[in-house]
Amino acid sequence: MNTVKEELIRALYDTGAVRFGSFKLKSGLTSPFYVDLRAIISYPAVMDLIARELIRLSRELRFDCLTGIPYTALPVGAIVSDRLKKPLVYQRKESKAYGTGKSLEGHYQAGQTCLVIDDVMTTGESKIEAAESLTAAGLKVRDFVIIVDRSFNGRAFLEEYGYKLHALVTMEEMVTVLSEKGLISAGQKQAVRDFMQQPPRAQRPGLEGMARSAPAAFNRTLAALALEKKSNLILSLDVTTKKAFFDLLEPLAGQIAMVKTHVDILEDFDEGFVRRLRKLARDEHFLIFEDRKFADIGNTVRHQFRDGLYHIADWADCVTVHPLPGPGILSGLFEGLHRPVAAFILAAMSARGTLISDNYTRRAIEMGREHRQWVAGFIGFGREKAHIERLRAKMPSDSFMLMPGVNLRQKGDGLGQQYVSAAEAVAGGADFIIVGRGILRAEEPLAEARAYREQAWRALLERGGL
Ligand code: S5P
Repeated sequence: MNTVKEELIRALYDTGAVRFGSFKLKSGLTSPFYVDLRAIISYPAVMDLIARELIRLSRELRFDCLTGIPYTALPVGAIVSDRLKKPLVYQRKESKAYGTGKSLEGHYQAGQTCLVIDDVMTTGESKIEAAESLTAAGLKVRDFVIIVDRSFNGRAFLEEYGYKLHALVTMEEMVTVLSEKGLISAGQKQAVRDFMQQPPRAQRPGLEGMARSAPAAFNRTLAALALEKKSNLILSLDVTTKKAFFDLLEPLAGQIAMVKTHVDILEDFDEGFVRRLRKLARDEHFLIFEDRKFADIGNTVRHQFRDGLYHIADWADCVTVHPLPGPGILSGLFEGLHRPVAAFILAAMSARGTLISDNYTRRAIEMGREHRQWVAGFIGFGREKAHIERLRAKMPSDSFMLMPGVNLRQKGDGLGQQYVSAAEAVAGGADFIIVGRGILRAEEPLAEARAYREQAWRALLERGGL
């Protein structure tokens, strides 16, 4: 191994950027090492060494401008840009969003090739997100140069998308050098090697696993019910009279795991509606999902949930919550409730031009993870399988992702709604699909509901979801 690489490994070790021990990862896995390069900016000599090595690698690549993914790689990118005299651009972290046009800072020309610098390669998902934003802004992406590659199969993952990965050091090189120098033990070296052989993610438990042992009672119930009915279909019954509601629901009840209501669009809502719905749900084995999408401060949502005309907390099995106001919304809704009601947090939306950014999505999921006693899962959406997969990978494996925006015949509704097929949604990682007009407006709603149910269930089996 060349001495510069050894010097770099030593510097990463000395500055604490790579540590050895026992670390619990977000995925649930316990790792024998931890990589965090954020503090390297405080070590000018290390920054200089890294920049020189990145430049050496980059000289062999063709590009017109370069970017460093914020935060850590941005100052690194600035040094490389200065030394190579290549323009720098960057994506603001807080405004990253799939498919939104302008959010790239700096001057560049459409069609130019942009080299992407980042500190660490883990799953590769954030690299793809960065590439998508750059591509959406008109740039081409070919190569990623990374300081530490700690991924299981990051190179192959990026290759699937047509990108090349170049890394200064891998974990294998790291442990080889550090054990030669006596800085880690033979046991530590072996633990890292063993860990790197594992599959990248904790296995999804599947519906049977969820029915048996999901930590939340709601998730156990929903999983058991889906298995019993062989259905991961949620019917979104957006109609405005009780008659229309039950005329549609009664024949379809056998096909669904949940019915989703927007109770405030009913013109003739009364207690009789709730009684009849609850009885039907008990008889036909489905759950009631009121899609109220709470979005206010804790005190207001508490009233909206428990009081007013609808008394949602008395009859719904689950509701939707926008995480926008922060965790107080969850306490306001669920603290001290007299019966359990589960929450699904909106982590993404199916509407075109949604203001929800990647960063918001990440924090929405974080909020759900921190409140597992109330949060059963998330509402997610992606326009294609790869998007859905990346979104699902961010969510806890024993939570549910429900996906609206599913329609077998249409791509949109002229009001901003976007649709993908049931098979694509589930293949990408949606556990349940939410379907409204695709069924409600069909000439034969029962036959159509069966088609959605069968497509979604088959996709779940094919995904190995059971
Ligand atoms: O992002 C979202 C979240 C939800 S819950 N996009 C959505 O469309 N929904 C809901 O799913 C929406 O409120 C509606 O009730 C249903 C989709 O209806 P469809 O007729 O377009 O299938």
